[in-house]
Amino acid sequence: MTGPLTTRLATLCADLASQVDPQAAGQLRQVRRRLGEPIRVAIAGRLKAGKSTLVNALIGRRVAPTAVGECTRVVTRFRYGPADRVDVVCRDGARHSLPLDEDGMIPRRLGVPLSRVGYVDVTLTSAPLTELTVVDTPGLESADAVVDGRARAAVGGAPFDDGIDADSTAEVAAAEAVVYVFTQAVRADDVQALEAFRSATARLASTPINALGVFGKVDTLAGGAGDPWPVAVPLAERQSALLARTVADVIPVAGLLAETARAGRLTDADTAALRQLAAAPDLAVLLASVDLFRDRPSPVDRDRRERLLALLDLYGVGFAVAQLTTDPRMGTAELVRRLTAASGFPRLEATLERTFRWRADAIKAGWALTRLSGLAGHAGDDSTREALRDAVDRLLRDPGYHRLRLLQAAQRVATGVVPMPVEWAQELTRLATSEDARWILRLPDAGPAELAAAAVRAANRWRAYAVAGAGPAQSRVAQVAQRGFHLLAQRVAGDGPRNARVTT
Ligand SMILES: Nc1nc2c(ncn2[C@@H]2O[C@H](COP(=O)(O)OP(=O)(O)OP(=O)(O)O)[C@@H](O)[C@H]2O)c(=O)[nH]1
Ligand SMILES: [Mg+2]
Repeated sequence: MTGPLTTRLATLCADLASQVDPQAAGQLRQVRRRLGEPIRVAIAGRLKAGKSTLVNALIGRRVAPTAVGECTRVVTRFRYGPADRVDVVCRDGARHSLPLDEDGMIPRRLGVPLSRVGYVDVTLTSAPLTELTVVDTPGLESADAVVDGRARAAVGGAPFDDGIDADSTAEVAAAEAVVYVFTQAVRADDVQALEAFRSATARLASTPINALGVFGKVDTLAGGAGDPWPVAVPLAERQSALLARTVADVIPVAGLLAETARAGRLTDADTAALRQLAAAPDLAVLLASVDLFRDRPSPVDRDRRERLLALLDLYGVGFAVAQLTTDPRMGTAELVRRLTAASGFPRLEATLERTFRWRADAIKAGWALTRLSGLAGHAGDDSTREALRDAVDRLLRDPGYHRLRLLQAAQRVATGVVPMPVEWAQELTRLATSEDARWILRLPDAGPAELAAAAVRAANRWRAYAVAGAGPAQSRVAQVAQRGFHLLAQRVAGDGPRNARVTT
């Protein structure tokens, strides 16, 4: 899980530990430990957006409770471990272990008053967690102000706002990356929804480097069993363009279908019931509304219909029935495969892979760098402050680690500290967070010569930008970008290994 940048920072933390005061040394150990762990992604968003449902889909197991009423009340971290285990971690550091309930889910009653709970630490043997730690959060508009505050702490905020307490629960729960889930009712006012999203994400300090938007519950967009995708795709694209400064992309997903399919919840009996429904003469009426589906007489009993609604909702039922109408002999496994595809989840997975897992080295290194700078700013002891500042400066000047400078520059632009036109900001983000020249330069089919030429052109554009029309802060950023594109040009042209020491 570690890459060259995180390895370098881990070494730096180890080297520094002997030069700083004990409190800072504790912080450094913590940063170092985090650098070796999988990237931590918080799932954030408003109340009832479908966050926990998405968490279950990501883990491939239904462990996080989901419900129609407000449900997740404490920050819950899911990470890989050798055995399934639920620990309630109290604010005072005490841990209480609980078994999963009979359904394999986190028990609703934690056995500790909510006011005492810091977070819930869940370890699971699920394979997807080996590469991604997932943090489920309470809804951001929770009726309960305390819960809302916890959600904010978990998904970022300024890491040192609460003072530097090595054991603070905010620190433990804080994530390096955020998936922000939002939904939109069919006729909800677009602009209003986006403004709300923007003001919420501004407080979460999310940037296109570390944040991804999910347009959730898209299956409900068309109302009933209609196909939502012709509406969902262009809507998500528009949202993605509007939110270009906040998130890397906006992906439309029907989380419920993804959860049901990926957590293996659909049984052969469910498939048999869906097949029966496919043969019903009044199918169109049944699928016209949730109420009709529930209440009409049907060969499939009520409990089963209720279960199908809970698993698939009306669109999912309609989709499954349509598949079984075309191919009545289709088995559960094939149906599940098609439901996964229909949920839009594969695209989310691919984007997560590209945005987070693949960038994990850069994101984690950037996170650690910010942490170290923050520590340097807050250390009480003069020599500790100096040692930390000096180490960070030296690292950033090291030509072998030019990517760290790029990352720092990209973070300054992405967070708005240095304002820059959005296309420039996006190009810088791509350069800072990827090694893939084709993706950085948006030339998916180009050969080395064409890539090298494009990288040189980009370097020249940034040089022109640095010289003309930019303030001093933009100029400094542009110089770093120019250098980055020069190094990229050399790398793709084959005259130097990655991170080659080159002076330009
Ligand atoms: N139709 C449909 N329903 C969904 C989808 N995702 C979630 N739901 C339902 O919406 C309700 C809320 O889902 P949760 O996952 O609990 O939402 P949450 O954001 O975790 O809610 P809180 O933790 O209370 O903030 C549940 O009844 C889910 O089954 C979806 O993609 N489509
Ligand atoms: Mg929840």
